[in-house]
Amino acid sequence: AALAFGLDAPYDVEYHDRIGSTNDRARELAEEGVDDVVVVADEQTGGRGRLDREWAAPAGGVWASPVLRPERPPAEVPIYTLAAAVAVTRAAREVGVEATIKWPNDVLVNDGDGEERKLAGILTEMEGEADRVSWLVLGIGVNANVDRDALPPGATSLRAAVGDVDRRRFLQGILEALYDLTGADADLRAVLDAWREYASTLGRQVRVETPRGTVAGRAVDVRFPGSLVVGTDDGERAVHAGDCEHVRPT
Ligand code: BT5
Repeated sequence: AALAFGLDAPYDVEYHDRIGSTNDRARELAEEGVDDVVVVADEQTGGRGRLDREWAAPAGGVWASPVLRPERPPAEVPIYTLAAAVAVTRAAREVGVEATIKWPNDVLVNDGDGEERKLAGILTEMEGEADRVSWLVLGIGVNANVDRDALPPGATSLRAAVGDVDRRRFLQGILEALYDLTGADADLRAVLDAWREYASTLGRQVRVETPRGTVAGRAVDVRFPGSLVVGTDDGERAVHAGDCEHVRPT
């Protein structure tokens, strides 16, 4: 399968023309103890977003789920999600798409009409003990060679922005960047610098829906392992998880 996909990357490739969800398959492989593998599909029939949301994954996208086994505590997993968003953004910029990151991990593109649309998302899943991750799956979904009509409102694609890309090269760029950022020799804190460089959230007014309520204010920074620091009327708050909305000045 790796040969069929022709990808020269720091992972073995298991390629599917069509699959339910690459994350489900990657989790299966992870449970079986398979290492250094990335599950890739042309099309997903049951793509998943966060919090049981649906992810549209028509043929022509880059739907990929690498399995990682970082020797790190589960508490640091958010930094891997940020790294995946950085890797996608870097690959997008290499093909001329000025993508930015909305905290924590939405990759957005300003389509030229002032609207920020979603180009890619990351779904991170893991299993681990208190002090050590046993496996980590970084589900990466990029709307690559896909018509915008095949996507939900608010989404865009590389095709819409710059035309079709070589998906193998694009995915290879993502995987290499991911490996640079998170491989055994990497300094995970450096991910934050790269993330800050690409972020569109910092300096903006945001509303973050967290499991413990809404936090509104100005996003001032991102902090290891991935929390967003928001300046609110009651002082700075570090938000660990949630859905972030960029609020337009009124
Ligand atoms: C995400 O969720 O952004 C994570 C998406 C991860 C997809 C990859 S593809 C490979 C791997 N296998 C999987 O099954 N999943 C991963 P979230 O932040 O919850 O955003 C989901 C929301 O984005 C949906 O509720 C829609 O509003 C919107 N959406 C759905 N499909 C989209 C698409 N293709 N492009 C942009 N937005 C989309």
